[in-house]
Amino acid sequence: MIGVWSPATLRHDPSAEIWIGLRTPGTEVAERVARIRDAVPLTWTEAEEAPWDVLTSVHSEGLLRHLREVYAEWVAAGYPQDRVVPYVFPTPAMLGGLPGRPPSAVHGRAGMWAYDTMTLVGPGTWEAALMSASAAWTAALKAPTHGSAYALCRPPGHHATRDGYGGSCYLNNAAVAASTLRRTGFAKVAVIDVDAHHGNGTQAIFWDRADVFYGSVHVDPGAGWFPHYVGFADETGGGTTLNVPVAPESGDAVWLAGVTRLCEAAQAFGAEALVVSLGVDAAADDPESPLRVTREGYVETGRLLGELGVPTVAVQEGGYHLDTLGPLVAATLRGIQSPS
Ligand code: SP5
Ligand code: ZN
Repeated sequence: MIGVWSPATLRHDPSAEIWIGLRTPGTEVAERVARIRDAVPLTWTEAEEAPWDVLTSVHSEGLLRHLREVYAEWVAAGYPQDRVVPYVFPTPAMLGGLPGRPPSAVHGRAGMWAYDTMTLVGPGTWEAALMSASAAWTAALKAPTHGSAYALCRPPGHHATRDGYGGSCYLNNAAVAASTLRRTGFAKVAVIDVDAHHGNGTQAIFWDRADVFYGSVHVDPGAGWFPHYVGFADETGGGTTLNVPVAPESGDAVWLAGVTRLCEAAQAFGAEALVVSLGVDAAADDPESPLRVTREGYVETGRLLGELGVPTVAVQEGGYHLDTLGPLVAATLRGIQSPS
């Protein structure tokens, strides 16, 4: 297994997020990269910048241009806030069927593409998100010859939809990896998402695609957890989506039964290549989820994924407890690499 990263991903470092109206400390911080690199014993290679057409295979031009340009426009407009903060969102409830014209004010425009207030655009956000997606692209190109590859992506990606950013995510790195595997000759690709939260962005991007399976085990959004609106068991897309929501406080037994279901479904689907959305925020110590997965649970999670025996790209998603994050990623990758 090889590791892919980019130093440019350190350029996005949110000191704060606006969470239910409060300015709270940033959770998805640049230090996560150092913590993972220190703990994961792989040979590291730097990502090459992904071409524009790779990004547009997953995202709209409008979202990409917004993320690339909005921070400079925000600075030029002279707002006192140091990051782009949305405050009005053109939901269907607001528009009632009207088209929702692009606002001329930068502070109006942010809500066209952002769907929450936690995910702010600041200096270096675009460069970091671009190279995070590029790490996923590079890893997907290299995985077939190396058996598997790990992309140390951050900011993470699985909450980013075709047209929208949120949940600390800007560009959908796992979707970029899956799209790249499809475009390089794998007819059927499975994405298995073991982040503690539902990957609503990845699900939406591949919702009606018969050639890409999306399966996720995550804390039940119906029990009050992000992303709140999506990730329920009855969401099956065109038949290639499988959600396994689990109750808060669930530990290894319930978690691993979920992972096993996802792996069986990916096998039945006929996956020729695998993308793992590898968050480790279901861990007992993690401050961002109420799940209780142990280190042994992550080794077994990796082993079950590795048993699928197909070229695999593991893409970093969440994981916020800095002292255990790196070792848990290393434990999962060890399972993926040596399933028997
Ligand atoms: C990729 C990923 O794991 N995204 C997670 C997004 C979920 N975060 C939403 C909850 C934010 C609450 N943060 C509370 C911090 C209080 N200081
Ligand atoms: Zn998460």
